[in-house]
Amino acid sequence: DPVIHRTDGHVLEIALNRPDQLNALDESTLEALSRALALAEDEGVRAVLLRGEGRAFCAGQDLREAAAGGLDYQAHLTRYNRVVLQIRRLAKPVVAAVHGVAAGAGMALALAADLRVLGRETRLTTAFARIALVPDSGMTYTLPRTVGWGRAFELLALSPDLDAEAALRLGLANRVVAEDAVFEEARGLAARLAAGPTRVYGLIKHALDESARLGLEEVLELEAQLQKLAGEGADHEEGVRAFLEKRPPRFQGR
Ligand code: LHQ
Repeated sequence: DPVIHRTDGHVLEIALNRPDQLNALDESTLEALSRALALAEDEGVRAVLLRGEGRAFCAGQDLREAAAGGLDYQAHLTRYNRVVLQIRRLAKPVVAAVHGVAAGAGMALALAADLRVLGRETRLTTAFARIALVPDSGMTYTLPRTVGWGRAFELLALSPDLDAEAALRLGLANRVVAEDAVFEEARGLAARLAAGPTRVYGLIKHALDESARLGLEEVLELEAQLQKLAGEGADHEEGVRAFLEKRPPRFQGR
């Protein structure tokens, strides 16, 4: 199977599984990834961990498939776009465990996630312009919002190999740990998030994504609407009660 998955507690762990191709994405891998991401909608799932088998996270589009010809890039991108929207629209946190290398659409997938854990030896590269392609899979949306407009063109046009230190400095990595500790760190983070106020995490995701296209007045209005929803949640009640009782909260995700 080009994508494998398992559930550990409330965490759905999804792994790209084409290690000999550095988890390059072809049609069947993208379809399998989309099916796996659909499982995240299950109410028992409260966080998702995305990772790669073998020595890399993901090398982006399978260039053998691209070279074979007959691939309508625009039509093919609907598969990438669906996956990116599944990650962004999922009302639960998604952690990317990025070890080895993430390139092209593989880096874009990592950027679509909510948090990125990198290894000290991990390299990121936008890759697209190296083969004379424009960025896709949301990279022109996520990259400038992550590293800033002033750096986005350079990373996209010159496609440098970014090491983990640069990734951390640019805000592309949330955590950098020893290369062989990436999965462990990401699993810990995902488990912690899965024990959190899941519904509120979904609202945070929604608010941040919406803020990218709204003006301040609209943002303030949306925040007020979402705060009403959060305020009606059982987890809010529990959070406040736990604070007053000087104990850790036990969130149900509702
Ligand atoms: C690969 C790949 C790969 C196939 C390594 N495909 N085999 C969307 C829609 C439509 C069209 C096109 O594009 C897109 C979006 C995109 O993602 S475009 C960008 C596509 N990705 C790239 O251009 C990255 C290509 N790969 C690389 O630059 C390097 O492989 C990286 C930097 C990822 C890793 O370098 P190394 O660690 O030196 O590994 P390697 O190059 O030796 O690769 C190991 C094997 O994996 C090798 O196969 P082999 O049979 O020789 O062992 C590579 O051919 C294969 N592989 N990436 N994308």
